[in-house]
Amino acid sequence: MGARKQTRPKGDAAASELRILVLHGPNLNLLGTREPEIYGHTTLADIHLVMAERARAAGVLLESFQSNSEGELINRVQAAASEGVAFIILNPAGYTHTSVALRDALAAVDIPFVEVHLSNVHAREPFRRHSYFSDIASGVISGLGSQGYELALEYALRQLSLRAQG
Ligand code: CA2
Repeated sequence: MGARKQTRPKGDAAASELRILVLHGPNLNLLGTREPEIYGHTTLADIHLVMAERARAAGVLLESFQSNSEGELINRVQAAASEGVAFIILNPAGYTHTSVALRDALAAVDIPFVEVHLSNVHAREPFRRHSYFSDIASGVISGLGSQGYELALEYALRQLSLRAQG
């Protein structure tokens, strides 16, 4: 996804505009091109388009970012805090099962997030059952393919509108 994709709602983005960040971890740039029996045929660009359109309709700015580097993902999470990102949708991919450092970044910024996995991690190898993120996530969606991202976005939009209503 050329690392970063941003889709603005129609018209100029106000400084106070609500922002949602979608973060994809390592190897997810291969989505739709390899192992379709596990991860499906949908590409990351397809997922971004559907989500961006839904967010735009709700008047929310949605950015997607993919990296194969742990440090870049951590830097993106830290930047999200200074940019006022209101919600994160995160598929940490392989870092789900290994990265204390990315977990620490999410805990530090205190931005609510939903953890998403395309595959059902509980129906695969035992090492995939442990996540460094699930206990600090608002919720976890696993095994629903690319639809999991859309459902996470619906949840985020509902939470943000509830918050806006006070
Ligand atoms: O199911 C998921 O979304 C995962 O986060 C995907 C990770 C895996 O390590 C997690 O246990 C579960 C792997 C991402 C690799 O993505 C690929 C996509 C297409 C082809 C090859 C790898």
